[in-house]
Amino acid sequence: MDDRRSVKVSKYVSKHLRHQPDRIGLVLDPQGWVEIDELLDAAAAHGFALSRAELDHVVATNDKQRFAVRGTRIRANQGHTVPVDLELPEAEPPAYLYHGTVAAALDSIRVEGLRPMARHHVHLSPDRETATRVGARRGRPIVIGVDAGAMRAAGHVFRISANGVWLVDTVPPGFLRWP
Ligand code: HQG
Repeated sequence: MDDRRSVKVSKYVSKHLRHQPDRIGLVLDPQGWVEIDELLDAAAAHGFALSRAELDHVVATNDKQRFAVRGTRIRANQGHTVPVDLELPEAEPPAYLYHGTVAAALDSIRVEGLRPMARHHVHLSPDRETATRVGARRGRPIVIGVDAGAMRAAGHVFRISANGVWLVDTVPPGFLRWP
């Protein structure tokens, strides 16, 4: 399976496990899981034939480990816009986390802090390199530090997804550390 096909499958599966399951007639359970056979059948019925072997390959080799398989079911590890409760446990974050964004968002972020926008949580990265890659999806990346230790001391709840993304409801502006 070549890289282009892997990326295509990953994007297709992400889209339907995170954002638009109903577009292909899928119903996620409350924790975001769906039967793998149902996903493959729904994809095929909507013009995107993909084999179980291809799906397994993408789950195993995906650069960001975007998907989890448990038994006969699959879900996205994070990034949903449809309502799901991933039931992630609270976790103790490192002292500092990082958020990658672009210049156009900065004025608003200075005033409002970080907001989840369309997703369920603000996504934070454990290191600058990862945050740089996240920001670079939208343009020239700018990395903002987040004083996670101070936030936790102030009672903010942190969770970590199965693929190492830190999730928090909001980051008020006072906890941002500007470059
Ligand atoms: C910005 C990808 C204005 C925020 C990545 C970002 C990540 C604000 C955008 C994951 C704002 C939201 C998430 C405010 C935040 N005013 N703009 N107050 N607060 N923003 O895509 O963090 O490939 O929802 O800076 O790698 O970019 O999909 O969040 O630019 O892990 O697996 O609003 O998505 O992973 O964008 O990315 P997103 P994100 P996947």
